[in-house]
Amino acid sequence: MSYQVKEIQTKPFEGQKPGTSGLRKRVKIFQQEHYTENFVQAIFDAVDPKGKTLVIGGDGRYYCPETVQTILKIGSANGVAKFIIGKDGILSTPAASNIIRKYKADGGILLTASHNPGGPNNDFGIKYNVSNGGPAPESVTNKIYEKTKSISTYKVIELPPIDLGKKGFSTYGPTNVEIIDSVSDYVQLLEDIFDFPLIKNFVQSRSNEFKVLFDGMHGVTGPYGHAIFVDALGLPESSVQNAIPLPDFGGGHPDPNLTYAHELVERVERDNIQFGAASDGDGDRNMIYGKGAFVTPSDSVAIIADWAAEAIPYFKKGGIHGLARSMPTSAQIDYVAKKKGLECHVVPTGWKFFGNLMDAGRLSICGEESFGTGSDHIREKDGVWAIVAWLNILAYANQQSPNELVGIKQLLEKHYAVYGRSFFSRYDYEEVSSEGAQKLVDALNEHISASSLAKTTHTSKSTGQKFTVAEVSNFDYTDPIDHSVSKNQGQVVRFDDGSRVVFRLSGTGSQGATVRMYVERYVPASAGPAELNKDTQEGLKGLIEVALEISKLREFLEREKPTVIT
Ligand code: VG1
Ligand code: CO
Repeated sequence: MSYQVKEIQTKPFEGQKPGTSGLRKRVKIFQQEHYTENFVQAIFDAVDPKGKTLVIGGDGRYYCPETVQTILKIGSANGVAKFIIGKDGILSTPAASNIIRKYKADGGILLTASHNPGGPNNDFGIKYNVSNGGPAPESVTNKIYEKTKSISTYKVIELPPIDLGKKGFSTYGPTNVEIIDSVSDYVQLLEDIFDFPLIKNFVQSRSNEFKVLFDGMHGVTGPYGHAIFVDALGLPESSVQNAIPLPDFGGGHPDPNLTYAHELVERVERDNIQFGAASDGDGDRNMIYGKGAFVTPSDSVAIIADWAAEAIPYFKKGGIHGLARSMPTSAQIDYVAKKKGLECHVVPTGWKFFGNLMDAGRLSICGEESFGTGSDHIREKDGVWAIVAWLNILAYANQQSPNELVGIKQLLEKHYAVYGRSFFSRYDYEEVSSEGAQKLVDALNEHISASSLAKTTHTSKSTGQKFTVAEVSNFDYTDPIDHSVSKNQGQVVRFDDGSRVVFRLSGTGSQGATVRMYVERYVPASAGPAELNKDTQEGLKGLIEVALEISKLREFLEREKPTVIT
């Protein structure tokens, strides 16, 4: 078919700066004339796509199909050699990372706003990933942002849209197009990593006492979950719920935490389910929740790191080369690293900061407190991977102790008895005024420069606990591999007893400002089970009171209570 490259005149839009994980805005903003086109052209202006192979995949949310066609038009006009696209434009974020690596593509464009709600009145997002399969580093996202500020034209080739529902090869103008199955490569990947026969044997032989429930939250992972839990592990259909992806996620908030995944939590409790798990809109987050036992993400990554070399074939074979966490994540994994003599890196928030360490062979397993867990099998966090990792570990632990049922609760208690426990919780204040958030940040910065909080002691009114501030600081990070520096990644108040409170502004919201407060208190193993196995909010009560008081957060944000507690 003949084709013609057209140049369309445009003007820059303000605010096309990628945040923690891509550009996220309301759908209505992306739908403005030239808005999406500008950002896509800016990507191609920043990373020359001539002769390159790029992957396209989205989480199926509203506006994904249209945007795939936009990328085809602009990408072909900019000289992309080949696009590999998930069927119907769908790939979970971890599946897209895998496809980029497996098919040796030069990068990819992911269409997702992750756990943010979808639909015509909610959020959409575009994220660029590089050839290692991971999110573009700040050097690239800054370049894209610079291009959005000076853009004056974009190029298109106008041809009839490609049928995204038909697998196989075709062309769009000068560009080759391959539409692939969205699920099969990913299932293959997990089967190569985990001990599927062991898991299958365990879940089937103990099916009366160990029920499994996976909740796709109407996000992208439904078909992946079905293929793994029902088809590969032979669990009943009733062990997956909300497994049909919907463009508006059924009107819900596809974020797997105790607030938004309440449907899972309720069914787990009602039906006596030993193992429940959920994943977010684009499939990179996970929550592990069994009857009466919630696993904080900080504990989850520590426990996976603790058992992996013994229980999971991928690590048994390849070994573990270092661990890592994002700065606000609790130090639970540090204790595991210390005992095992492994490096443990602390990076800023956002998965992009793990990539260099993985590529350098210095990082195998890592996590973020925000329900993100993963490993160097790909370069994104991976919700279904984490869920199957837990099943693999439980199957192995039960093989070791055949006379008792080792469930999530038992595994947690065993872990705390060895390592002690870092109680951890995050308070989110969503869509507060930007001025209030700035005042909070400014006040903390003043404390940092004047050292005015150091050595002051604060008493909790309800528990009587005393906390003395050791230091207040800003977290800056220098990447150990490429030495790039990222400044102001959160303000940290450290106390004498090792407790800590972190304040950070979210970089993924699409409206106003979101303030996150992260609270952590360590209790050593010697404290005994009564202290170690307390409820999280109970264990942190005094510290939270003190944190709110010294930061004056409630006054600055004019909010009595957080929007979400995790
Ligand atoms: C949040 C989380 C962060 C995570 C990011 C993307 O960022 O805190 O840990 O990497 O979301 O997750 P922020 O800047 O809002 O705190 V996902 O599942 O939205 O790609
Ligand atoms: Co996500």
